[in-house]
Amino acid sequence: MNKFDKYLEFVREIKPSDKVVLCFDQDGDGIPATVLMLKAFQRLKINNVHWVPFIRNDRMHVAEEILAWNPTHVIFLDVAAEIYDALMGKLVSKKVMVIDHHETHKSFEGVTVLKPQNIGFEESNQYCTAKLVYDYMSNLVDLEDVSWITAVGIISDMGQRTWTEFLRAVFEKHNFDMKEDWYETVPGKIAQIMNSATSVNPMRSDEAIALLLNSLPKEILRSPLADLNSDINAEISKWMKEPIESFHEGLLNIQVIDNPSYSVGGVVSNKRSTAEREKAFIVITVFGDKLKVSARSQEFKVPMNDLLKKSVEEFDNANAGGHDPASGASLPRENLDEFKKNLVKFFGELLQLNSTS
Ligand SMILES: [Mn+2]
Repeated sequence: MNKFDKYLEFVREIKPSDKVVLCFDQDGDGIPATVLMLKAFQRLKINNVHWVPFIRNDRMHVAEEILAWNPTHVIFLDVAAEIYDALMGKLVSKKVMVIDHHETHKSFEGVTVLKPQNIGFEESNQYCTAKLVYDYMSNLVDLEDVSWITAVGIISDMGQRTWTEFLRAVFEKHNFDMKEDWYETVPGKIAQIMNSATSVNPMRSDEAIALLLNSLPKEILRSPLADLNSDINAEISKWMKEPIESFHEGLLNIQVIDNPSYSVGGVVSNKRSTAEREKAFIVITVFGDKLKVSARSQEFKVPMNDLLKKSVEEFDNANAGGHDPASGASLPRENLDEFKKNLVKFFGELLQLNSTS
């Protein structure tokens, strides 16, 4: 008996004549999870397997793409699909499984849900989907020779702390050098490449999957996607060196990025805010006639979602949402100056509110 026993039936029942669709989250964990699943199915001689990228804000389109394959089985990877009733409702005639590590408290009739929380693992965010797929499918087929793909998912989802021993074994097996910075190791660099492929518009997820499926690690490091990654990194360092405007004794910082070659505002605000955790960083990216805003504050004295919501309220065709430490907004370019004034004003109000309450 092991913790995966009651989930093995789902895959064991799939026959070579069946058709499987994998629907995956397009990021550095979802892509390795998908490739591990594809490898496992190849080895199980189940060859009619297709993949469809998940798009959060266009779920009905995703349902159509899945159904267009006329599958018998659908497996969601790194997507909490069980929470989307309309999407699940479209798939009731299919056998559906969700393999994912986003903690939810919902189920959907007839859907098999494999989550860390269901197999007695508390810290869900640490048990990335790539590792979950690897551990699960290793009950059915040997995946040790491709364990490095699992390491890519772990590093991308920042699970190093929990899986240090596993990573050590993977590095030894595949002759990768250990480095102090995991992102500088071979799987860490591949994780960066996967994340670059999925951060551009249009996303290059298909290319990322094909690359991970068919190439050796050293080939991936010399691929066109690796070039894309270095271009993006160059763009990030360029904007990291640009000056920023500071307000409220340096607690509020605003940077405008004017028509960058790649959408790097989110990464820039992340990097700045992890370096100076007590400050807030608002990066406003100009894309033609639109503005895209990334707001970050690690130790949020001022909740970023409240700040952005208040600051865009008066504008047409504007919206804002997210969480206290990380939030986003979009609005028309013509509102840039007013928006910046609002940020300064409402930051002051919220700061005062939170220091007196
Ligand atoms: Mn994940």
